[in-house]
Amino acid sequence: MKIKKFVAPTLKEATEIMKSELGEDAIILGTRRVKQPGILGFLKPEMIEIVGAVEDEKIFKQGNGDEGISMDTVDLLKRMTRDIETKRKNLNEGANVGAFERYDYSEIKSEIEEVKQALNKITEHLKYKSSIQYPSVLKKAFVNLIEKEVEEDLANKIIRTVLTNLSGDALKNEKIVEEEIIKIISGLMRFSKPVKPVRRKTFVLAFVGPTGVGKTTTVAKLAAIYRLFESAKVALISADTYRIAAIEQLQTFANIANIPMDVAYTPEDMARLVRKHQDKDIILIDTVGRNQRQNEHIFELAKFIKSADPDEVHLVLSATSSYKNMIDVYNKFKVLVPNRLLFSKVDEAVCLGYILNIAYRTKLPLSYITTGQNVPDDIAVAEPRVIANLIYKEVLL
Ligand SMILES: Nc1nc2c(ncn2[C@@H]2O[C@H](COP(=O)(O)OP(=O)(O)O)[C@@H](O)[C@H]2O)c(=O)[nH]1
Ligand SMILES: [Mg+2]
Repeated sequence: MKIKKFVAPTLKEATEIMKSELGEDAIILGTRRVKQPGILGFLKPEMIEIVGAVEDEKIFKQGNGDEGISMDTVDLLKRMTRDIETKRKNLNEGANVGAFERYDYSEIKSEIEEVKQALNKITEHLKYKSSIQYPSVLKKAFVNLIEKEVEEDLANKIIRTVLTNLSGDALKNEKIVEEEIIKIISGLMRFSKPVKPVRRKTFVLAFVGPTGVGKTTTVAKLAAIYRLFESAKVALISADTYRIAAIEQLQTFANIANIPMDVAYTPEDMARLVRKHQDKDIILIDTVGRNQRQNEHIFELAKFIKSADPDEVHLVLSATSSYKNMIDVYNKFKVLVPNRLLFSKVDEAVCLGYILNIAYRTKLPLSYITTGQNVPDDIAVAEPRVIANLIYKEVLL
């Protein structure tokens, strides 16, 4: 990337000079006001200094995959710069200067801040490229991890572990490297084993998470599996914190599967119902809430969960949601002290690196993944190799 300063009386002129020197593709990385040079400079009107940049043909135009991330970032930079440019034009043409100008300047400033951040990202990648010099197979693997949305720190950690574990020709062998990465990825997460029904003890499993992620469907799948394949005695309890009676779905399933189902409308109900089903092997607790009042709902739900005193609390996260949303959901629901993570809708997800990020960050063991709407087929125990293959190769073993 070629970077150069340009000084002119106005932003428009500075931009024109920049474009005439660096070409139409040049972008503005930053602007500031500067005094004119010389002893009497302070008497003269201030000038505008801009820092312009243009991509380096060699680095960014190869398109061999290695530069995928930087290309994206460069596109982003270009787009943002175009935005700023448009805003500036509007500003110049606008009759009503004054307040509008002040407002727009701060917006431009914040956009420049974003551009700076994007530039830092590029610098990071370039630094990584020149200093660490991963062998090419590892470089490709690194990019693959990033494309799967694995956090950059984590991706670097994985590649460095490969470098420690393998040597010589093994590092040049894509197959061996891939196997190693899958092993490392699975080692970065924890996994829980499904409960095995034993007489003498009743296991209580609760499922919590936002509305629509698939809690009820998951509960139905597990109930059917325990009932059909393990001949376990199962009971279902729906914790309806808002008395909204959104329980028909589970009730219908319970009727068809001939599994007893109760609704707890209060924490006291919950304690009583769990006691009532002490003759069962497994009690599955579904939870119902309303999205728009999530915080209040969780506070209320905490009382229900406490009353149930469950062995397992599975936080259900939809694999289709954004990473930011997942973190947000985790933060909101952690007051319920979940001790399992369950990823639903894996079949619809476009990118599964988030699973690794969240599992690594929270240190919570993964219990199940769900892969469709069919009860009881579309669920699988989260096994290390299965999940690691899913994340890295997007294949379900
Ligand atoms: N594609 C897909 N859809 C699912 C999965 N699990 C649940 N669903 C669907 O997601 C919707 C909401 O599920 P539901 O169990 O009612 O979510 P809840 O509000 O958390 O109880 C329903 O249409 C389900 O059929 C899954 O693993 N994959
Ligand atoms: Mg539900």
